[in-house]
Amino acid sequence: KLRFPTSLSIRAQAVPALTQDDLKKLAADKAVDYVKSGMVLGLGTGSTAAFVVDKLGLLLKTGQLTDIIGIPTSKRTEEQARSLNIPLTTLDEHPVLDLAIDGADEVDPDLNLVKGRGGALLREKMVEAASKSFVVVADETKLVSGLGGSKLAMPVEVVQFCWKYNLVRLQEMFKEVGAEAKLRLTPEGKPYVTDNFNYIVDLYFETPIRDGVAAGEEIGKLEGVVEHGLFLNMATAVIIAGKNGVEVKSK
Ligand code: ABF
Repeated sequence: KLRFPTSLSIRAQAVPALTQDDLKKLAADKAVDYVKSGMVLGLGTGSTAAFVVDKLGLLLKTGQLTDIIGIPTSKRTEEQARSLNIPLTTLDEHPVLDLAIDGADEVDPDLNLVKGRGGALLREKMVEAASKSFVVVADETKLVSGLGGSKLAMPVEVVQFCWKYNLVRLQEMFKEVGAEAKLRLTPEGKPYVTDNFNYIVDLYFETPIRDGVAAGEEIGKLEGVVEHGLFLNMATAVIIAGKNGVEVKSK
């Protein structure tokens, strides 16, 4: 397992205006510093993780990294990695990874996460759970004081069969905290279908989830629920880029 500092701040150079993409790239570059030749790597999904995959492709091309092999967490990432000639494998072939690097939608002070607004939560959770180290890359907009606190979606992947039945059960489960459950739709108004041919019910919380472990367990008990976007006690380290620089946090 890799070792990370409990807290490390690297001040950014005085660049006048860093865009959000600049920040994502700073976090991505810092995470790639932990990649060594010969590693089996989990390749995340989303715009921040895409910067990681780009950088890995570049380092392979220039010979600064050799013999790495990646396990993509989505079809999108698989396509990106293939276009960069990053060798790929599967969890079936390599059930233990050295390091997975991925983005997140929310990061709380204990390094617990909400993930899956990009729709790839199931493969992300499988790959990241199988990894000896899991590093999250994010810009500072992802920091929350409590999970669900951003008022944006917390996704739950459900089978297509009787999805409405499960949507109602999820809505009921969080009725007391005023959560709302909605089927995720495409811009064309059709149900969003995941890489694993399931649907996603997005939960919107009025107030942050008080007990993430209990919430995750309750959701997981529902038959027909495939996975949820609470990634608890999974991150080894979080790399957050903000206007003042990059911070590496681990527990
Ligand atoms: C993946 O991409 C997901 O778990 C998360 O939903 C999303 C974050 O995307 P971005 O980096 O584009 O904000 O990491």
